Amino acid sequence: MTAPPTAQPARPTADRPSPAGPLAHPLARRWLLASCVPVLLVLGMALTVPPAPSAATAGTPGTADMAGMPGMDHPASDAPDLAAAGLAAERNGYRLDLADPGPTAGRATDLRFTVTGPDGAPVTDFAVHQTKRLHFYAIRSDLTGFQHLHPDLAGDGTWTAALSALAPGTWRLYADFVPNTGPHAAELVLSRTVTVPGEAAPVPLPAPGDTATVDGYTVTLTARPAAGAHRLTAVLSRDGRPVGDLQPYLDAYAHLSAFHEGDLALAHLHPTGTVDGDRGGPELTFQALFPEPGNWRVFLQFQTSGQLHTVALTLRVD
Ligand SMILES: [Cu+2]
Repeated sequence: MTAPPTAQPARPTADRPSPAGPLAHPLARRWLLASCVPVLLVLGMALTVPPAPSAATAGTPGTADMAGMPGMDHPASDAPDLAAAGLAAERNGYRLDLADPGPTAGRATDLRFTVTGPDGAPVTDFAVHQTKRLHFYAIRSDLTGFQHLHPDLAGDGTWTAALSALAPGTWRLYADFVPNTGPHAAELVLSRTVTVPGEAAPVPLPAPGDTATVDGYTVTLTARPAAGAHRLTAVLSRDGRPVGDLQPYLDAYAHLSAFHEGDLALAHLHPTGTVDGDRGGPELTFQALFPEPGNWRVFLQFQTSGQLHTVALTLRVD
């Protein structure tokens, strides 16, 4: 794994904007398009599909068959599209800017940021997706410290995220949103790194495993995914019995996000099916798009009796 830095500068620093171009490699472009479209249809929303010459662009209903989810195999020589994996601060004319120099170690922080649009002005109009106008994630370089927040938007386009205290080290902060520019607007994930001053104590990544437990709930993943688009299934039990009282959370019975060991690429994993009352489970399925092989730290969030539970496990993607 990548060793997080052990020596930190005296002041927090934010990285510089990195221009994100379209996919350079035609194969990579075709792979991304083919692997995204089924996911889009399941969700009825657009993923980060780059401008493409075909009519089967993001968010166009009826252009593919959701039952025909391909098991995507792609040559290992295909370089992952890091901008599509949420590792660029700028994409399709949209840019994430942090208003603050960065969080301070050991203290909760109201982190302010903006998303500027192609006209250079802060975006104030965001589409609601998964019940929110923006989903915000924070993770340290060793894949610890996961936070999933829903910041508040001010009228001038400034977002405020109520971050819990961050341990020293290098963190990546992600904004996941859909600009409200019409039915074909694409979901974008932009991110930046910040360094929280202090002595970082990296935590080794737990070994890959199928099962993890939180708050008495046991979650078992039943997939052996390879890079690309796949169906992923999680089964929940408690005291050896199947769980059937999951409550809706963000328009689903569970929310799954995953981060790649090393480069911190984000795999957004979208639930399939619809919610109907407080009776979700025990089996939950997701459309998963892993842009690259390796170890992924998977965070599954679900709600019972008004309480949110977050469980993490390490998933090996071939
Ligand atoms: Cu969210």
